[in-house]
Amino acid sequence: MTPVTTFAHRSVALFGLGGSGLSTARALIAGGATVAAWDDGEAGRAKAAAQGIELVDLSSADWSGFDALVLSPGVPLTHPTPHWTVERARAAGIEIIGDIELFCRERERHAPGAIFIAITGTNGKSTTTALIAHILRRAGKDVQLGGNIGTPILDLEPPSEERIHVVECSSFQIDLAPSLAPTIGTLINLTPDHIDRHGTMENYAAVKERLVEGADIALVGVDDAYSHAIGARLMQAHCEGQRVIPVSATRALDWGFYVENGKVIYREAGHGPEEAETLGDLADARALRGAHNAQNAAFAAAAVWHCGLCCEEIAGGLADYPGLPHRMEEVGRRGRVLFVNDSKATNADAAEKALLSFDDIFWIAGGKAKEGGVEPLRPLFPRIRKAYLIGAAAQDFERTLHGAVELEQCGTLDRALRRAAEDAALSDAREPVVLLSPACASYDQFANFEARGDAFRRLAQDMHAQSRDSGEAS
Ligand code: UMA
Repeated sequence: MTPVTTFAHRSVALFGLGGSGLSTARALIAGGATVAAWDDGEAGRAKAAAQGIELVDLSSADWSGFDALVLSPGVPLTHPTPHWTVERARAAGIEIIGDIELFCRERERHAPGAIFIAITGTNGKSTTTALIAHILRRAGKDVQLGGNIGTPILDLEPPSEERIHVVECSSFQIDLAPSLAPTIGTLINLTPDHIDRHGTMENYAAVKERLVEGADIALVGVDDAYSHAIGARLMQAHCEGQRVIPVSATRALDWGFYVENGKVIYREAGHGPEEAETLGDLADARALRGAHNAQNAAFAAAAVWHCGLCCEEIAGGLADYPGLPHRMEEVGRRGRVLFVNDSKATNADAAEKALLSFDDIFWIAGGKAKEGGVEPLRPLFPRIRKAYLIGAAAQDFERTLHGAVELEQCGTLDRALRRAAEDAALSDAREPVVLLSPACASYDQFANFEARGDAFRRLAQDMHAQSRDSGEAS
């Protein structure tokens, strides 16, 4: 835990008692603050009470005694309308901040030179964050990994000169961190997302820009128009002490980090192409398939390069990165057949990335459908050998796939997996892939996408064990 000492002997209103709110309350109390905690929901309040955190109904409290409102990232700050606590804090004239801001102040106070890598972007944040942490750890660094990826930042060990914090930041968290100034800031890409929370794409992009604006080393993607414009603006601004470095996954750059022919390359400004360094070969990186992962790899390589790692350490880390659970996770093999769990793909956009990453796909799809279904995936239908449909969306998906993709109604995941494995084993493909990438939420049949992915992994591994016991080649 990182105790928050910057609010010692002061009084804080804390709202939102999910994972990050409870962690923040504990860290504030450990640092000597008085915390008045509240949540709109009974469940959050019950959890706080069980941990001995003092509950104060902030709707009827006297706000004149509070020094700050510490807000959870999921609570609306500006859109669609500011939450009622935000209105109360503004009326009381106190600052509104989040857990990342509290961490930044602790770092500034106790270890300003500690390396802090902050990662944002619309897509690929979690993979890039986990990949950076993986490469640094295998190179022997003391690494703390958290933020939006899952572990609340204040649950991490405190910043110190020998320790590197690798932190995923969502736009909600950046919005609550006015003094965010990482050592290395990375903005991977920007496409419309969370517009309900930021009002417009421009507002959303402006929030994300703040993470790289405050960074000593700003790694900025150039493959989409919004990030490209941000990088150009920062370069033009020439802020003292800041280096802005472009990163591309789609083209060779005159300088910066990029991917060319599957290799991650660094070319320093002013150097010729013959002096460019190869930092890794993605052909060796099984958990980093697909163009989107090439972008993640280029950013991760750029970040760890600036932590002083050498080419061998970077190449090795890219190659043996194990991937994140439920994201194109290779969960087993049976003979030539590869089993891939991409349960996190709860919409067509996410499923597209997996479908683009493999040929000869035996595709398990369905669940609780999102608007638009799988129609946006039509250009990728030729990659699908056969579809195995499950859950509430199965009939809808059949209508879309009809005439374009061979399909089978399977109802449940276990039947779909069995049928897909049988067909894949009989196919003439070099490496047939049984892919769970449902393009749907899981709630019709599972508690969440993790439970769905866990079930797939277990079933695939059981199948693998059975085939081993019966002496099949594997
Ligand atoms: N709450 C209210 N009133 C409201 C809204 C929320 O009382 O109007 C309360 C809820 O009752 C609940 C609590 O606030 O008790 C939930 O807070 P939260 O939504 O901020 O969630 P946490 O559990 O604190 O998790 C947060 C991040 N969640 C969001 O930003 C929505 C987690 O990111 C993050 O992993 C965690 O902090 C640790 O840093 C999740 C996420 O969905 C993965 N992120 C979004 C994304 O990736 O797209 C941004």
